[in-house]
Amino acid sequence: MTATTAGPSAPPVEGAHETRTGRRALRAAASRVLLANWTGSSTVPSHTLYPHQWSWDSAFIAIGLARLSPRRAQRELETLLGAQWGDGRVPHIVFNPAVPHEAYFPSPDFWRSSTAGAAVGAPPDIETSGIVQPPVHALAAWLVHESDPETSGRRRFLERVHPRLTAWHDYLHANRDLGGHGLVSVLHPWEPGMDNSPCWDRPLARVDPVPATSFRRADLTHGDAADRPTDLDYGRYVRLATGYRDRGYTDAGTDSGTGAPHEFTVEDPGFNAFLIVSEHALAAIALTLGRDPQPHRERARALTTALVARLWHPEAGLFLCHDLRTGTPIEEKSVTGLLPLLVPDLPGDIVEALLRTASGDHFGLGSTTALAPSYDLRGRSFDPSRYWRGPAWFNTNWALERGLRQHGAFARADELRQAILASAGRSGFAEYVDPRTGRARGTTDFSWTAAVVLDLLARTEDPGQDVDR
Ligand code: 2M8
Repeated sequence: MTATTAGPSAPPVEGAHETRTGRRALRAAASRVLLANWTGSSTVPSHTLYPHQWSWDSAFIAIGLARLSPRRAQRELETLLGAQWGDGRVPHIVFNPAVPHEAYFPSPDFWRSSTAGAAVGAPPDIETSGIVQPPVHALAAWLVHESDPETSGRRRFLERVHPRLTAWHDYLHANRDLGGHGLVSVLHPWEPGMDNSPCWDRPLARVDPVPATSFRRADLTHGDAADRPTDLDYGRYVRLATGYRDRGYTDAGTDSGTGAPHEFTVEDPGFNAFLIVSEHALAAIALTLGRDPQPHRERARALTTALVARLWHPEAGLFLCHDLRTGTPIEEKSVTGLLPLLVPDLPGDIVEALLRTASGDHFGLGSTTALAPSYDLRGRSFDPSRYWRGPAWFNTNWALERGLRQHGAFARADELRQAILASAGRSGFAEYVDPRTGRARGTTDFSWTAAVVLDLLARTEDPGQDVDR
């Protein structure tokens, strides 16, 4: 891997999705973002704010890259899976050794994966973080395969990734059902990917923050402080990650059903929904390889039952996170609670309720907002700018578009697809946008924003596509 520098920001592409020429321009602009963010073996989310490889980013990026270069999409996933630990975990960051430590915090010398994680199988020769992110990877591998089965078959892509993806899911099932209820738990706010969500405020409040003087944030060099978490949040993130590292990244904690010894243990609906969809994808992969899909289908079925039994709250009209330490639901409406729309076998009344909630006052989809916000428009903690506390993100909206279409809400899915394309182009492929005005927030030239554009354009009639095999 080499450290590359950022190219110029993508200029806004206005109304590009509406005409054939416009769609070509949008596709070209999105491709330029992914090409500029490619490092030779994987893609950075952003050269400035996130100059390494991130786990769930790479899954979304691979889904988009497949529309540009199936080989590169396969490489993206295989680079990530190449950093898998012996216990099966796929780390949330794979560090590029060519990038200086000061460029991102927490850097490899904080995580010390190759030493602190050695007993649970961290690779000796690659530095990574020790926590995980949502398991979107098997879904991504399947979509990469489906986008070009011939190249995939020729390169034996599925054969190579199947054992690693299975080991990844095995790790989650065996080590992360910290409550013993058949759902996977997260043990750090960075794990569900929605780092600063108000859902974490209450469980995080119990965590004693380390002093802000004990670490040096790199994110504020590139991001607006109003768009990012506070120092107090960071103090708690650092405390939790330090504790996990100092316990050798071991996960034991199922005995009491509270996730002990982890201070933060939450069952998150979005994380589990991605796992269910990825189990279905593993079943499809197994079938293609002539192997038995049944174990994956069985796991998907059991997870779906547990998800509905534990996290569905009819009075709230969506799924809620569950705090294992207190044994209580977290009464905050977040987009994570809509993500189970991705799950194929959801009971019909739940699908109906989720559709109502998505377009109702709390998320305003298709009425007050074009893209679903990350958090309740009417919530006490709603902030249209701050990181996962209100802004609309493109990966979650891509997932909702897929969920709407899967459950037959075609007109709403079409509308959301157009809104994603329009907003991504207009915002210069922003990391996230103000859900009420569409104004770009966070960084621009953001990889998964460009990637979901490429995928959605390819699914649109006449995308004007050239693919490099
Ligand atoms: C954000 O998280 C990182 C920590 O993992 C950060 O704030 O430094 C989140 O949006 C996360 O979901 C995303 O994967 C990552 C890279 O895009 O950035």
